[in-house]
Amino acid sequence: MKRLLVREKSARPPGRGDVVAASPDDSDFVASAVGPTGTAPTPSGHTREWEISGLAAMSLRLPICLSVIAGLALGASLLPAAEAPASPRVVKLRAGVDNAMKFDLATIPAAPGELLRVVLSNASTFPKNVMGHNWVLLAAGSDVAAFSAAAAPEAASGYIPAKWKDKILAVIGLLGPNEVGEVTFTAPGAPGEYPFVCSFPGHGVVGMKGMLVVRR
Ligand SMILES: [Cu+2]
Repeated sequence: MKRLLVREKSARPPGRGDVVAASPDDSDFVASAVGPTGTAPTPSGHTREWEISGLAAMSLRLPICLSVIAGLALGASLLPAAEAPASPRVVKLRAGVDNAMKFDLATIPAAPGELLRVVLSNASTFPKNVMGHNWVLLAAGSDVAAFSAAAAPEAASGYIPAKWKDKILAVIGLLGPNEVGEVTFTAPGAPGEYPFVCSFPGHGVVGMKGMLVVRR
C-alpha cells in the first residue's frame, strides 16, 4: 500500500478538516480527518508524526490538486492582453464561379504585419485534375508569368515549384470542386504589392491572379 508520511506542527486549535488523529490506524484517521467527531486534541506547538495511507492520503491530496488548478487559472487570467494570441482577419475568396478561371477578388488590402486567414472555396464543377484551383502568394516584384511557367509541369507537388520556395509567402493547396482550403499568415511588414495566382496550368495566364496590397 502506498504510504504518505505527514508531519504536522500545530500552533492553533484543530478545526474541521485538520489532521489531528493520533492513531496510526487508517479507519480512525479517516474519521478524524473529515469531521470533528473522534478527534483528539493536539497540544499547541507540539510536533507529531503519522503514517497515513489509502483514502486518507487521497483526501489530503485532492484539495491540494484543486488549489494548484485554481492557482493556474488565476495566473492565466492575469496575463497581459498583449500575450493573448491575436485572431486573424478572415478574407473569403472564391475560385471558379461559373467555371470561370478567376478569383472573385482581384485585390486584397492588408495592413503591414496584419494576421490574415485566406479561405478559398472552389465553386468549379470540373474535376480537380481538369480544373483544380490553388492560391499562391508571392514576394513583391515576382514575375507571375515566369512562376506560372515553372509551376505548370509540377503536378506532383500540386503545381508548387520547389525552385521558387524563397519567393512563396503563402499557399492554399490544390482544391477540387466544392472543396475549401485556407492558410493563416502574417502579411509582409513592408508596404507594397504582393501578387497571388492560381498555378494550375494555364490559369494565371488567362487572369486567375490578383494582388495583396499592403498599406499603412
Ligand atoms: Cu485555377
